[in-house]
Amino acid sequence: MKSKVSIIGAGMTGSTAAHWLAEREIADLVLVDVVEGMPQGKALDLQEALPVIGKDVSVTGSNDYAATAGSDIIVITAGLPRKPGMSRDDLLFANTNIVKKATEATIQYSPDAIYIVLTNPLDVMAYVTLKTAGLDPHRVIGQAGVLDSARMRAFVSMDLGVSIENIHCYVLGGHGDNMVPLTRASNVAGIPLEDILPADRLEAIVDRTRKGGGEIVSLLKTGSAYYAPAAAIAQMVEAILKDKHLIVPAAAYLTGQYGLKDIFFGVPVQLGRKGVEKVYEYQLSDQEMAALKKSAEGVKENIAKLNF
Ligand code: TXD
Repeated sequence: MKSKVSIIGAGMTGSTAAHWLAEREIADLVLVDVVEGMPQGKALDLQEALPVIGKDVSVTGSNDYAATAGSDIIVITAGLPRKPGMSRDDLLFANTNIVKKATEATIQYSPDAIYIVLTNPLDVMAYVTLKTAGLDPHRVIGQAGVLDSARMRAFVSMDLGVSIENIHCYVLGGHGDNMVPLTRASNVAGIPLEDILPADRLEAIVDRTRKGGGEIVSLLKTGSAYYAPAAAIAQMVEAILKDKHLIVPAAAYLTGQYGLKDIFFGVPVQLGRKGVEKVYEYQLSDQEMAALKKSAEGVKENIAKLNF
């Protein structure tokens, strides 16, 4: 029997994730959105592409959460982008309601599902899903770190002209401007970045990584990045369905690791069929730890605004 993955929110990231996932041929896919006809249209279009690329999965679109029944994984991308005149808090509350609703509506049909949350503010929305569904924390993961680390890898590759396969980067912390690219742990074929790149070029890469989302937003003018975030979702889904025990940077619920409790935060997590199997702890320098704490403050402040 094929695995089943349902993606809530069939907008740019949701539908692109379906595209990357269909190419991997690892699960039947369901797209759900509130916009009538849109998830059905995108799903049919994608289904009609599969004969060309020779992949046998089913792709269904619906406005009804019943279509998600029996999912192994639920991916939540549903949400509003920030519009002119809207504060971050407006977005926080609007998306909390959407993510809450999506969680309530899906958990009843898929009581054993693992959740991957993408909606922003990411770390807080993963918390909303966890608390709304009342799940064991290993079943809820927020996607941010794979994307942020991939951006850093891309920038290192562009700077050095080295294959991305040789480049390993790890970005921890909250999904915001205070994220923490770990330059000591990141390396090119085992050589620490700090040894292979002059300080000024490394600093430029760190800065560009932190502002990576904003760079795409200002180029696109409307909307935000979707190819890379969606590819990150596909990698995480595959790691779970194939029980790969893959270690990726992702937002996990912390219970004291890195000195943090009761928040979702970007850390190295091992993903397998049960979801988060393990959270790894780096030996951080005082400076790195201080940067993580600063990033965590922002996430905590937003969580405190919600009454969970
Ligand atoms: O790395 C990351 N975590 C991020 C997160 C990377 C990229 C995008 N990031 C965030 O994901 C972004 O800030 C948004 O909060 C979400 C979705 O981004 P996307 O670019 O996919 O936005 P779209 O194209 O506007 O799609 C959102 C869809 C849209 O089709 C709405 O109609 C739908 O969500 N929507 C809903 N679907 C189902 N149920 C409800 N209630 C609902 N409300 C809106």
